[in-house]
Amino acid sequence: MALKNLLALVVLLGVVGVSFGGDLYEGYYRYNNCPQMEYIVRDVTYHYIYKDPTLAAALLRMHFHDCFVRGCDGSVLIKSPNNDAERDAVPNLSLRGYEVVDTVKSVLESECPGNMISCSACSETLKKATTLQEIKGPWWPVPLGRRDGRVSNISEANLPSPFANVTTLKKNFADKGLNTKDLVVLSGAHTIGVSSCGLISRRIYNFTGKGDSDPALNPEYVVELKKRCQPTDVTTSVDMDPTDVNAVSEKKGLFISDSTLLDDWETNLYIQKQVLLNGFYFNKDFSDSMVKLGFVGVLTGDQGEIRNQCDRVN
Ligand code: HEM
Ligand SMILES: *[C@@H]1O[C@H](CO)[C@@H](O)[C@H](O)[C@H]1NC(C)=O
Ligand SMILES: *[C@@H]1O[C@H](CO)[C@@H](O)[C@H](O)[C@H]1NC(C)=O
Ligand SMILES: *[C@@H]1O[C@H](CO)[C@@H](O)[C@H](O)[C@H]1NC(C)=O
Ligand SMILES: CC(=O)N[C@H]1CO[C@H](CO)[C@@H](O)[C@@H]1O
Repeated sequence: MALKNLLALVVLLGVVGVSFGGDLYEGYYRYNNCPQMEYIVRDVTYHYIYKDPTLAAALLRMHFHDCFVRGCDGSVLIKSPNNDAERDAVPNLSLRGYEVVDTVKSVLESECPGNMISCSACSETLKKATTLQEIKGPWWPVPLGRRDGRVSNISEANLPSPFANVTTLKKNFADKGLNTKDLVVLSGAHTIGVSSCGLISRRIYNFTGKGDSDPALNPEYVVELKKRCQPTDVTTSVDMDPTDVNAVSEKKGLFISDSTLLDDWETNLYIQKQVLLNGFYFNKDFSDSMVKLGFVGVLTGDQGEIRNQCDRVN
């Protein structure tokens, strides 16, 4: 397609909005009284990430956690006075960035008053802003119109474990309507951000209880990790990934859940393909899977509510 036509198409799609089935569509707030919504979200998010670039990884992870529990309904954002909400669950202990969503929402409330914009919409839009800024991925559409959930329960925060094998991970993802490719592509988010030493300590120091390390890890990488994580250290943070999208194929996946992607023919094939093509399709695939992730269990129409404040139900 000629560039001119492509541009025309983009403009056209931008104007009419693209329907993705259901009640979500691109440009939702352009027709629902807050045309500047996406701009505001981007602006506030950029401002935060500019000051603290590590928030980008934190926000992506938060979005993933939100979507995996009760769907992308902002339930992870809800606080409970009794500390029994999703965000109080163990995997949530290291989630950060709640203040970004809270600020985005309050700015939107002052610019477009009357509770028009849901917290889940803020979170979805913010995810794109974050990824563009951090991963410099390609443009992708953000269909909006999600509503917010009213339930957040610690007992439901069953997220995939960093110690899980690929069979279990595939099942975890399939349960959310995500396929094997989504699993391997989205795990690529682990090229940014940090993890605490406590989660990898056994892997590098005492894998089978004999003072050994996981043979699925590159021995040179083990040496490097040992420098950064002392045996009893559970708090220091290490970079998720020392290199790039090739990390897993070089046996430098930080978690067992990353390394195990080499154990399955389908995930392995995808990884080998990316290595051969030097990650050529990765950004595009990542965007596609991110959009798909944003559709998991969404609430639309009369379901749920539009929250006043992201950290509490109305
Ligand atoms: C496949 C299953 C997954 C498992 C088992 C998993 C597990 C983890 C764990 C254990 C951490 C470190 C937490 C800590 O230090 O306490 C982490 C961090 C992170 N995860 Fe995942 N994750 C998975 C999928 C994803 C997906 C789908 C995304 C996003 C699309 C994602 C994005 C991130 C990011 C960006 C960080 C770094 C957070 C930061 O720097 O604060 N993860 N993940
Ligand atoms: C959370 O779920 C548990 C188990 O289903 C239930 O017993 C509890 O009442 C729920 N808590 C809240 C606050 O809804
Ligand atoms: C993967 O983990 C599950 C759950 O721990 C276990 O039941 C299963 O046997 C494991 N599969 C393989 C191939 O190791
Ligand atoms: C390694 O693991 C074994 C078995 O779990 C345990 O007995 C031993 O104390 C551990 N060694 C270290 C240095 O933590
Ligand atoms: C960031 C956050 O909300 N962390 C919570 C995780 O759970 C603990 C224990 O319940 C809370 O104290 C934290 O505030």
